[in-house]
Amino acid sequence: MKICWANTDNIDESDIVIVGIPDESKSHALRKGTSEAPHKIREISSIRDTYKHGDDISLGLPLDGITKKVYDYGNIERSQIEYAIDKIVSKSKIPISIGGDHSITTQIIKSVSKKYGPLSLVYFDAHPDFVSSVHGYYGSVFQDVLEYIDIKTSIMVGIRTPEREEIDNIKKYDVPVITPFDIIRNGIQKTEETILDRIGKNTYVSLDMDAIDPAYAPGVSVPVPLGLRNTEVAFLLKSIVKKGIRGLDIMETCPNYDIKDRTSHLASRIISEVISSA
Ligand SMILES: [Mn+2]
Repeated sequence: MKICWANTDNIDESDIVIVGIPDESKSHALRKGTSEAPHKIREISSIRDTYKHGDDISLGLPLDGITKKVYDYGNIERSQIEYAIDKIVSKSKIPISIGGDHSITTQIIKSVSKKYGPLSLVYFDAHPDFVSSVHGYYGSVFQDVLEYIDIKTSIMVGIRTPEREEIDNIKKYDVPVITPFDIIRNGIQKTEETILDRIGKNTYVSLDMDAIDPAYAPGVSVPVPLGLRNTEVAFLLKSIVKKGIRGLDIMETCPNYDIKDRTSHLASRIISEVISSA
């Protein structure tokens, strides 16, 4: 099954390529099941983001419409990430990857940076994923990508539950952090400005769905209360994408723990809003 926003069968004429990576082998979470997300998000997108009129099916578009060509690459194994992302990026397409556990992002960023050099990383997450005492798992992504990003133009958004060593690493590398409380204090427009002023022209966006409050996104592997609002995240993503991105991913949706597929539906809607802003 393809994501409902796919509108071409030809990768060469596409602008955006959706890739599913159903792997959670580098997660340490107690709640398992993120490997089911690529399939579930596609399924829910086809059911909930379309409307039936008799025998006709129409798509519920974002308000600004979709003008870009979207190709659904299907699912790949973790071992195929480099091949697939290299191929997509070499054709100058924008990969939108659906995980899986967050460690997948490390491999994607490595590939994207091969073409564009050090990337400005906008990292939406409840957790900094900046553990440096353990490597190569979903909690060390930010540490593991340091050699592929430009730390001076990177930023974290939604952070609210760091470990001690992560606070130390954030200070050590001087990474700006926008917490949910910062957005309440400064407003969404100031937040948007802060992010857009920070990033460069080769921007990569990683969205851990747990950045969003569990009220909107209960189906994640490590939920944390007091998170970002769904509209705040969609608004900020659209602004960043309008400025220009080289790739984006949506990780850590965990359908097993979802409530009525709310999180998968939100992920599908977010994908549509991102596509409409590209
Ligand atoms: Mn994460």
